[in-house]
Amino acid sequence: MKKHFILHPLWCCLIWGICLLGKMSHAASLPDSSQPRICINQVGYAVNGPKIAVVINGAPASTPSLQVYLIEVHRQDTVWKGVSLKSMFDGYTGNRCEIIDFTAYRKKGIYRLCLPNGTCSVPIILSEDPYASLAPSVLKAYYFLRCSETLQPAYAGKWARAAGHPDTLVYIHPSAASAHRPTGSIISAPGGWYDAGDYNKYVVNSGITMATLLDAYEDAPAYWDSLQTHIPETGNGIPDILNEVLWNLRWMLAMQDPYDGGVYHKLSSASFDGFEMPAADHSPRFVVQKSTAAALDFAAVMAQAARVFRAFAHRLPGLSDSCLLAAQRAWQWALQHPHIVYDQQKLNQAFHPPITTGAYGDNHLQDEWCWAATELWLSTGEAGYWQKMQALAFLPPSVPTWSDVRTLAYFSLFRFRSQRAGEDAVFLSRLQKQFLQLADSLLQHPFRAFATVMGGRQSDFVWGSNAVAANQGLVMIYAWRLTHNPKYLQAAQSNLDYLLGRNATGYCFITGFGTLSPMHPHHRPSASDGIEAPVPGLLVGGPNPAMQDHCAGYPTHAADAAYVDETCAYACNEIAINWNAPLVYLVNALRAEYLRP
Ligand code: 9MR
Repeated sequence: MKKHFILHPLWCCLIWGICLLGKMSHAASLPDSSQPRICINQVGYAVNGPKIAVVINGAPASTPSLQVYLIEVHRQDTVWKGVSLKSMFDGYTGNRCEIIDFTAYRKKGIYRLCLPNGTCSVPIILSEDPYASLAPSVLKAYYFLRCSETLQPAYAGKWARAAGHPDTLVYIHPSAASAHRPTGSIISAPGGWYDAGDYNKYVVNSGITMATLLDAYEDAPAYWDSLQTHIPETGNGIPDILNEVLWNLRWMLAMQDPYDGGVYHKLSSASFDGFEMPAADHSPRFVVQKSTAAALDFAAVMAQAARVFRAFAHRLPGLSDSCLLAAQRAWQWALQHPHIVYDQQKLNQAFHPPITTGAYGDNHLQDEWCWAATELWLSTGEAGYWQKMQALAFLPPSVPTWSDVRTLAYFSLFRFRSQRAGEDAVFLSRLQKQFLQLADSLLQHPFRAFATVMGGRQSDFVWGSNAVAANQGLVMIYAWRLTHNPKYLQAAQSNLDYLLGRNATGYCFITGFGTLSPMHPHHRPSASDGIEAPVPGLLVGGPNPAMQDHCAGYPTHAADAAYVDETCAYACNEIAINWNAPLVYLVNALRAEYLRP
């Protein structure tokens, strides 16, 4: 049986309260609103960065402001005191929230924020480099998700495990059959990362994940050149972020049919496997139906990879050319098959065995076309791609998700904007203006009781809401780079604070980090390895009032608090590659800013 956590006694009382409430399932059962709670970034604040904390129900409604004290933990000295900036009602839970800003205090150390009634926060770390351990760990998470790889104790520590799913004998599912590769024929597509808590591999979700990691590298190559994650490839002359990307890139290349350039939508067992270690699962694996979305996402990733790996041709001869060719062939296939949507229900009416794993089905492909055309244009300079992209770039910028990838195109365009002149420059500056309107609109939403960008709208709290927070953070980072207006950098930090504990649940949502973090993620290895602590560095899905898993134990239907740390709660407590990637970007981008001399 896994133990929950080890905590300061004050916090324990509070959490105990939440745990008790966790056993209730009715909408009215909110976290105990009579007790004040101080929500902080549990990993740490940069001494030269913004420092915001939120007190929930710290003062009666009649009190205009709340007095707070910052106390150094060892000497028990009060080093700073102040009053709350403002108070707001959390529009979801109805709780009153006081916003405390102690940015002015800039000495490193360990502190607690305390209220006059003696309620104190868990320890607050102020440091010059608060994310020194978190930053590599959220990237290392991908090593732990590797398919077909033995995780050696030297790299994986206590989470070492045998290889699972060699994927050297993968069946062509009837939905994917072609003349050269008929039903039941066998292909090899080893490697890649497991998508999430399950053991399947999906091209569409790999698409946004790979792009976000490649964006991180392209935006700050010098930073990544020196960041090591202690994986088997470390020290081979390629930065570890790209070593990790290569693990999935090689698998993706094998998902392209060499005879026609089409790309299989996924490599999957017929249904979700049981909760067992990867090596214990021997169910047959299939590549399933080619789709236009998979081909276009693949084309975009391969085009970007061709650009990035061109600089490593001495180590990886031919790889860049192979990626570009693969991208172009997938694009050609998509032109010939522009409307092949992945519809699992229809597929199962026509073919056997039925496939019931993740669908990643998407009916709207304009954004995928725009993204693939953009990356192909940036990597080849061919005018045809630019024209196609321009024709589609009327789509207003949005916060990226696996099903809406238009802004991945815009991120790349912004990265290389200085290389364009004339009419192209006019077009790009219009796009940039629209993008800043998106960033500003995210800052204006009313429900921001935690002073975070996240939570401004009820629709932020979807399946994978924590990735919404992380991707909003990316929007803010790009807005900061385009304008150098510090409000955007502060906004990016607000969402990192959200993910690290400044939220209505009180959880730091990354396994292995913070004072209170998920112990029971919906992640098969973490639940089956017999190790108490879950695999570290993984971002869980986050609050999701739709609760599609019907798992008992959600404390509330209130959107921002609808989270429970239970293995069954896959709609809020699973982990996924496309959720960790924007976290990798956000944590490391902020870290680089704070370390800048
Ligand atoms: O992240 C996906 C989310 O947007 C969808 O609403 C949900 C239901 O279709 O699926 C999520 O993706 C899951 C995928 O289908 C299978 N692997 C686990 C993924 C994360 O829960």
